[in-house]
Amino acid sequence: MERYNFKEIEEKWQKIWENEKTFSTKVNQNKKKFYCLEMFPYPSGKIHMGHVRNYTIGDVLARYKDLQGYNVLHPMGWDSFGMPAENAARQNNLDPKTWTESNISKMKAQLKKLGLSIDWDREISTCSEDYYKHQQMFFLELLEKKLVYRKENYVNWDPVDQTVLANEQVIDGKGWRSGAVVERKKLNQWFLDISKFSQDLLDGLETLDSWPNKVKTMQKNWIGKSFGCEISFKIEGNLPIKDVKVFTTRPDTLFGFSFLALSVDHEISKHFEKDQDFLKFKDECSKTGTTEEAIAVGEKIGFKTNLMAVNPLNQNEKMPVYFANFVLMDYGFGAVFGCPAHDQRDFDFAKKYKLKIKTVVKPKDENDDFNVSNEAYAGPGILINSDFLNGLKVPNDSINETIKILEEKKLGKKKTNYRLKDWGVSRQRYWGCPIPIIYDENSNAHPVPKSMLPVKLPENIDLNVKGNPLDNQKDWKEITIDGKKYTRETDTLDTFVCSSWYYLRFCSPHNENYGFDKTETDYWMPVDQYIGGVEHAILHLLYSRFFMRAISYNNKNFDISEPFNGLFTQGMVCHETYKDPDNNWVSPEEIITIEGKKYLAKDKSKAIKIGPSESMSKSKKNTIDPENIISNYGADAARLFILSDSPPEKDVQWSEEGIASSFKFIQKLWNLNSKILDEIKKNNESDFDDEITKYTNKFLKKITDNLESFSYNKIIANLHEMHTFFSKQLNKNYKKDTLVENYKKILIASMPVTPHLSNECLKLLNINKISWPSFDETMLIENFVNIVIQINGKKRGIVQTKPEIEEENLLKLIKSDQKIFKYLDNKPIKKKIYIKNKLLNIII
Ligand code: ANZ
Repeated sequence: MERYNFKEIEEKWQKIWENEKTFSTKVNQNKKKFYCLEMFPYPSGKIHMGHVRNYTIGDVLARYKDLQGYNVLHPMGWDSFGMPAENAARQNNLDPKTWTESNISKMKAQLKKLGLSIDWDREISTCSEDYYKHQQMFFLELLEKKLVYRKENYVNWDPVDQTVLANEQVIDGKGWRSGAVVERKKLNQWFLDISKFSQDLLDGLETLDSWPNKVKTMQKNWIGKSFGCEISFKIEGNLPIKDVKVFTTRPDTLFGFSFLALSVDHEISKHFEKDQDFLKFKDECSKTGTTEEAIAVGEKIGFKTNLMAVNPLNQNEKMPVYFANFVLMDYGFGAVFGCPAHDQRDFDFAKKYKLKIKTVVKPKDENDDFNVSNEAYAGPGILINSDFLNGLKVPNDSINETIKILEEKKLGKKKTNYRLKDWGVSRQRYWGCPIPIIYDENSNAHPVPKSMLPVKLPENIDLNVKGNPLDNQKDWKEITIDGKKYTRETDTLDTFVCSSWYYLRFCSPHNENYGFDKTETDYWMPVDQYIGGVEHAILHLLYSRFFMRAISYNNKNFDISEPFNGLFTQGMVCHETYKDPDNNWVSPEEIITIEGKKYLAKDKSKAIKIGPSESMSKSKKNTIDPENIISNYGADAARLFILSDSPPEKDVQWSEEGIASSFKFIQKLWNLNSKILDEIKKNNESDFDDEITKYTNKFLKKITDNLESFSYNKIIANLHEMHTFFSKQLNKNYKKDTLVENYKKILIASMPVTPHLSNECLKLLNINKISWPSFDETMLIENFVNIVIQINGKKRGIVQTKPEIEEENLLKLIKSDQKIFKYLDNKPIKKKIYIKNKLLNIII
């Protein structure tokens, strides 16, 4: 058999697609559109297996929709601002722009080799002026709509990267990139008012039927709506402030009140600014990060004031007021009433400062003298030790009733709170979109006049300075407008801003005047299917959903709230991990296999320890370079394998054996193709009823169903079955037309997975008109049934026959079946129970 020359054939088709602009798309109002988008990559310089999987999954879908006759938009771009470029450029003494652009061109070439059906004419890059000038315009529009504001705020400060981190970029109290312990620092920052849309973002989740539930739950938790009550506490002491408001979800535990805790930034703190001990305490607090996570795991510390707080439900009960590090200023009112018996954090605090612990909830089965001892009790039960509230069922009755009483007495009111905080978008970094703001001589902020956009990033600047290089860029920073002197904002925008609207830009990537063209977005938006990693379930997806709402807000011309109609989150690509005898990680390339055992390639006496398969990561050295895979096995084999092992939403195990067998399978399909071509040349006359046509219809149904349900791994199994079936059928001398007609359909159905091979085979068959083959439902009906035969209630065999067979005829069949007939033992039949098409029970 002729070898399948994948290199030549794949290259040939990729050139054809490029030259003929096969995937170039335009608005076509007469055609139904399908917008298929995979999350765009950061241009690190090399694609990794995660990209291969993500883009293969998307490509299968895009090609399928295209064959179905949809007008498909399938674009690609680059999330090209961000810290790595700046760091790499600093290390290698390069310009971030040069570094980024060279990475983009390398990765683009690699992606092209995968044979993706991308419309490259729509390529965008977020670090290009053509892109970020529109982002600056959006920023100014949001500023006009008061959705952007500036405030002094504690930030998570990464002392190594010298930048502010979003809460989500702090993992276990450490910076997500640098790994440095994060500090608290007060800075003037720009914020986007995402919290204004908290409820709307929650409501919107209800409409996203084609999103995974787990992602919706994660977003819901992140927005964190809680129902409760705001309560006013009277404060006694020599302060002008006489009331403090707290937010609580557990007003029903008020009789267990034992201290009031304030954030160190609560307005009361102003009266302690001369107190050296308080200042020391405040300093101590700034060592804990600002995230809730950091605060939750950190030690709880407090500073006791001379103030007392009065229990609103019992005027005689007065408890001490503390400042405490676990109270956040930007949640609720920055003040908490402590109930140690029913909140673990309060419990730890009370133990530490020897405060009263009064139990006011008992579990249902306990007596009234129940007492919390080793830990707080936060479960359901009955209220005790609570005067007029005693006996109420916890939580629902007790909370509602307490709120009612507090409202009647004008001591508090029902309140809903959201955890979602406004989005701090300022970054003290060079390689980002400049914020279009200038400051006058009195430090008042003004928008840069729109006619002066874009605010261009200066090029060729010195990066080897501490902090933000833009701050040191005097000739850029200082600017005169209409004779007045200003200085520019030197912070740049968080790169998540760039990725919050890029899908809009793809609709009209060359539109000069504005970020998008309305005719185009009206047609293309929303994205029909978005595909990406679950690691973006909260950040990127929430920011994008917010951004659409922000642009739509008070906007007669644009009204899209949900950018992504369908969402699919794919699993990771995993690989075995290896260590040498000295416990150093070893990459798969450094290993050779001798008689089934793995050794270090450069020292064959050293056996390798095989560890569990884990998601590919540079740190564990268990990565495989897609470029090598494509050049050794071809794009179709790589696509086939990455889809074959497990469903796309689950992790996939990469193995050398696996890719090698996919490679072999491609060769087998090629061999089958040659045999079929020979068969066609014979121009046979005879035809074997409709066996092959029937099979093809069933195959098409399966492939279509599996495509629709993202069961792409099953498609690979379907292809294997098909290969086996056709190989067997070929000696049956099918009539040429029958063979061509069916095989053509098979090839088209396999095109989404193996586009190069299938296109080549179709070409050899001289088929040019290609569209998704429909299947004939009537062909799918089985024309036989399997009837279970029981004798005296015991199953003795199965008879395959035509449906609706009469009892008499069925008995005749049984008599001719020796295996069953022997059980009748020539005895007279007493009774027969016959359920048509299913079962016959013979009693003897
Ligand atoms: C008293 C109480 C008693 C509370 C009890 C809980 C249990 P969620 O559900 O997450 O919204 N809280 C309020 N404001 C706070 C702030 N600025 N910083 C830190 N904690 C704050 O949490 C609401 C609970 O978090 C509130 O209910 C309050 O503690 C605390 F047995 O009030 B609770």
